[in-house]
Amino acid sequence: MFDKVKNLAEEIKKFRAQSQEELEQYRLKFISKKGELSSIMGELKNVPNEKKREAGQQLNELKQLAKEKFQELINYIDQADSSSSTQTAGIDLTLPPSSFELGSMHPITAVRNEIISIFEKIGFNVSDGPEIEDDWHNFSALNFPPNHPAREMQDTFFIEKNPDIALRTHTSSVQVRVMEKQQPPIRTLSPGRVFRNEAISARSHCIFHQVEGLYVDKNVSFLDLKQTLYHFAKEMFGKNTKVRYRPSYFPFTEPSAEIDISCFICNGDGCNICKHSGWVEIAGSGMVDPNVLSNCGIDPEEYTGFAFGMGIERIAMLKFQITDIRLFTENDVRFLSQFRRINH
Ligand code: 2NL
Repeated sequence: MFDKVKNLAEEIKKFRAQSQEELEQYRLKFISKKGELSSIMGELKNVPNEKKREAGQQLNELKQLAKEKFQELINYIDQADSSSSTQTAGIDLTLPPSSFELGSMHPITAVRNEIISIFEKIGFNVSDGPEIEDDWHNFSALNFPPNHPAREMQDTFFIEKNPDIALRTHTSSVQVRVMEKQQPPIRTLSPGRVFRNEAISARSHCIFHQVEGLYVDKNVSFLDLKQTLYHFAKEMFGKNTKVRYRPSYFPFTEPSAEIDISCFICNGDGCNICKHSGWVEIAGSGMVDPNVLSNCGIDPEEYTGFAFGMGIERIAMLKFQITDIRLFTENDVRFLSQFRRINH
């Protein structure tokens, strides 16, 4: 009997309850009518008379212990319940959700898309090709003489140990592939990443983007080139834009012309953007050299064509008055988030 009381007391002290169910288990096991306590009380009558007094005292203490423990468990569970309810009580579920920040279009992407959409409306499609090219598609087919400086290591990134393979230095290589596959009429635009082995500075980068255009058909003339790029300049920079064509040289076009537009910052009066000349250069262009057409399987007696190329970074820098080309690849959110409202 005395051992039993001692064991029960131990068991009661050790009992832990984390939930209402466990609290109920405690009640059933120890203090309910069929519980351990009332069963041990029933054993008091079997205790010899001289020990009855001591046994009764111990049983009373056990009963007190069980009651106190029960209250302790109730308090503990109540407190756990109320602390979790104050957590939800702090939240107002009727509040509107906080808005999440919208991402922004990269300025290069926005400008590229704008250029594409202007030319798509006048019948140009978009062509794509590899960034790693062979000498033929990047240089030879485009009429580069064997010792042309652009072919040199300091201008072109060659794949190690293979002088025939390089990173494309312009997207004309894509247009060579189009001409090899398709007979005229061809009106295609090839936007893409190009690579030049140049030191990185505020003005130039070794990786940048170009859009090149090519139009080959019967009777394509220099007038078509002028009208097409005049239309582009007005769409891209505003209808008051003036355009001028300056004689130039490229191995793949003859004649060749640099395309300038009147400065849209100062309207031709002279400012920092146009270096006080009133004009800014936006593209290079020319009539496709007959050698290039025949290299690509197109008869130069039957067809003529014009082509042009422009740097997307250059156009974006003019348009948004960005003075450092490195900003385009640094992905600084303070820079990128300024274009949140462009082309969305
Ligand atoms: C520039 C100059 C130019 C072309 C690109 C071209 C392509 C073929 C044939 C002939 Cl397949 N020409 N492209 C023509 C003239 C100039 O780009 O300053 N680019 C940034």
